[in-house]
Amino acid sequence: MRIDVLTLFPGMILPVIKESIIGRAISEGNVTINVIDFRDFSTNKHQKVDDYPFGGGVGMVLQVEPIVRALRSIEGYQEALKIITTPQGETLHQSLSESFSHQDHLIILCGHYEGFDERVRDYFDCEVSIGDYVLTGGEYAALVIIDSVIRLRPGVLNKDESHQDDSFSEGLLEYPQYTRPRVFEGKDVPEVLLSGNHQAIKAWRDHERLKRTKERRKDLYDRYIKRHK
Ligand code: 6GU
Repeated sequence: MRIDVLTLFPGMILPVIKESIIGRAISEGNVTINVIDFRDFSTNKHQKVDDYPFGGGVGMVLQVEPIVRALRSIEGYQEALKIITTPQGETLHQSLSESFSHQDHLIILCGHYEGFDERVRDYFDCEVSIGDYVLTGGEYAALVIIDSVIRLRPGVLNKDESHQDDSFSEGLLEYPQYTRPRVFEGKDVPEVLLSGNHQAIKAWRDHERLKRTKERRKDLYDRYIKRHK
């Protein structure tokens, strides 16, 4: 998979993707991430990429031209799935990340607090938000999208990092986990987990997943029950 990120702040992306599992996926050749500063595509001698809004108002608006020029500089951009990060987009969820993970080439434009010229939208396929809160820029959202997508690619996670049991993979949250010590400050590990009875452990975990999902995410629980009736 190849991912191109269009941003005015390459320094917010590059050091982060070098780390951890995404960094490993890059060095193992499972994914190529290319960061493009679209300021380099400004047509202005001061390298400006924003201007005053027509009709007046506060703030500045990102111009369409540098963004489209940067987009067109990307080899194969026509075939890529082109995503804009914006609070006005569809809220990211696991099935959206899954559908992105089947693509060969993603291009992600990091939106900006000041907004962009409406005509930018005509050059992209979809718009994604990561939740109902305000960020200063789309870079954080782009990183969230990249992480959630890359980990679903074949060969990126090893067996013990498997995403088969992920929260949301079946529409339920995960069961509680414990590791050594068996007792910490008087708090015991549930007896069944020490029993060696795999059937009993599975039954306990299934029960805990349902209980936890019902308590914390009634919306997910109701959907799960409806699907499994
Ligand atoms: Cl994608 N961008 C910004 N600026 N704020 C957000 C967001 C995106 N998703 C949630 N809040």
